[in-house]
Amino acid sequence: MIIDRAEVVVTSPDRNFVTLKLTTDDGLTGLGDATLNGRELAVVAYLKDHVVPLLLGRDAHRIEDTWQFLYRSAYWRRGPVTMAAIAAVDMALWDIKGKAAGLPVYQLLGGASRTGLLAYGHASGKTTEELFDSIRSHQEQGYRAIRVQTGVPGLKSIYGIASNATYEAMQGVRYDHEPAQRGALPNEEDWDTRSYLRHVPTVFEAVRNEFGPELPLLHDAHHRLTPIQAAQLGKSLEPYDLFWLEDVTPAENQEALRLVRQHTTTPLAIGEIFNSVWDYQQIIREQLIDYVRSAVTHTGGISHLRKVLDYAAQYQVKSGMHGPTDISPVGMAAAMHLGLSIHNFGIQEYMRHGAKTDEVFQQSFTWSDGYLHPGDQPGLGVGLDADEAGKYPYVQAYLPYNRLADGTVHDW
Ligand code: CS2
Ligand code: MG
Repeated sequence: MIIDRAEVVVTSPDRNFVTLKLTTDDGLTGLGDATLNGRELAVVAYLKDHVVPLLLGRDAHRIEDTWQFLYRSAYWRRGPVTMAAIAAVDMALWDIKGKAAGLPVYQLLGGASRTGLLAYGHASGKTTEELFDSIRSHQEQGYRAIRVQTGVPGLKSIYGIASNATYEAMQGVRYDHEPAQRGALPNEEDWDTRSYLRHVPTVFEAVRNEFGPELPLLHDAHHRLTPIQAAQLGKSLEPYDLFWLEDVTPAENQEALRLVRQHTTTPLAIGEIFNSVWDYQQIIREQLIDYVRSAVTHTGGISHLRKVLDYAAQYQVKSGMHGPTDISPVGMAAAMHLGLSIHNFGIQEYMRHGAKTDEVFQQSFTWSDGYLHPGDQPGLGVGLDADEAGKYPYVQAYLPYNRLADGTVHDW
């Protein structure tokens, strides 16, 4: 079964998506997600100019060999662009192998280890009232676990707040639906750590008083705190028993988490901007995190993320795969197949894609009573309507960035 066609499909229904479509000489097709938010075209070029020529004529069944070939023959390893490109090839080949076998991919990965995947949704509000309404609406949508993001008094805009439509262009579009804003340049946002650290614990106190002790609550600090500030936040949130506190400090320096661990027992989730098992080696070996946040799309595909999660399992660290709207329906399907098969599944992030996106990508997953399931169609269970995709050409979009009051650039 030879790969005889490889297409890189770029479409922008509700947001930009990059999809690799492989076709074999006996007509089987496979899809892979290569979407890297705000840098999509870099992966398109990497695929079109460097990877596609290497795929044509290869045996589509040899997934691991193709992975190693693309990773080692590039000489230049790792990094978000390379690992998103390799991920797309890997996903497409697992899709093809599932179709060739007539089995859903999770069956090829060892079968189901559970009946469904607990998922969390994004509740948010500039005010506590708005936040309470958002939590209730997510519970009505069936979510059994809720991520809580809140506005901070004094800050104009902050990551993850749905109703933060400060930009004319965003009027009517849910802000957290798509953090990357369409436009020629990235938007500048403001940040102040001390007001955030003062405010967030009061919000979780209010949420616990309103919704009780059981509801699993998550929060994303989105890489903005120094290690000691992260320790302070983790400690101040302990009374509210969070499911996890995410990206509490930038983790390029993995040792930074030691200081956080020294001061708090709040569970920690890290890794959505990591791309390989080597980014996790120390923080998993030293038990410095509790959840691996990587997405299949950004971590070398199903083959490599499975290795990360197998390594994590030795340390009782669980999965918490990244699943915002900039992970395409193909990337989400791959995450669900992997999540259903591994033993150390923790939770899956699930933000619903927009209506146009659902037209472009035909999906077979199910969402019921707070649990996702990838479905039982052969392969990944996602189709791509080329005509629909063709209606939405790429639109330049950038993630925002932060500046402090004194003008210093800060993590967004
Ligand atoms: C976030 C993402 O979902 C999350 O946990 O950190 O929304 C992130 O900001 C985007 O994926 C960036 O593209
Ligand atoms: Mg995050």
